[in-house]
Amino acid sequence: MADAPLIFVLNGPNLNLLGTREPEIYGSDTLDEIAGRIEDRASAAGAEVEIRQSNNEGVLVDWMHEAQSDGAKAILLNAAGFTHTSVALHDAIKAIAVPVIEVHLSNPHAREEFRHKSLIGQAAYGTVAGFGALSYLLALDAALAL
Ligand code: CA2
Repeated sequence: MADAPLIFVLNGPNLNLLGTREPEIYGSDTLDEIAGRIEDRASAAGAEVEIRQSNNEGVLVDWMHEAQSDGAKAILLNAAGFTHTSVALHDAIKAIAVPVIEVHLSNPHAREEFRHKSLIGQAAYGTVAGFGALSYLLALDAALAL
């Protein structure tokens, strides 16, 4: 659709293995299954989504720049482990005008102390966390409402 708002959904390290281990924390859906649900909801809302996963911090930074140059209206970002460490991703959020919504399957605040600090959340427009795969759909609704 020519005028459909474009939303990037970027996923960080190890999320390609989702559904294989720790289902009690992350659920049993694979990333492909979650992506399918995001695509269905986006298409029902007349939006277009670009869903990607990388284990490489620099690739995620490049994709955030690409989202801006492609005219994306929002980015949903599950930076996974980089959430708690990445100044580069924090800076990338600040460096682009596209609103970034931080997404997590689990609730990092209810877990180990090292997960309580989010360098992404300190720069993001908002955060959706703790609802499993539903976190992505809630974040998509928020992005579409912006
Ligand atoms: O809850 C989330 O979405 C997280 O971003 C997931 C990250 C974690 O480091 C964050 O604190 C919270 C970890 C993703 C690891 O993915 C796995 C995939 C398969 C099996 C186990 C973990």
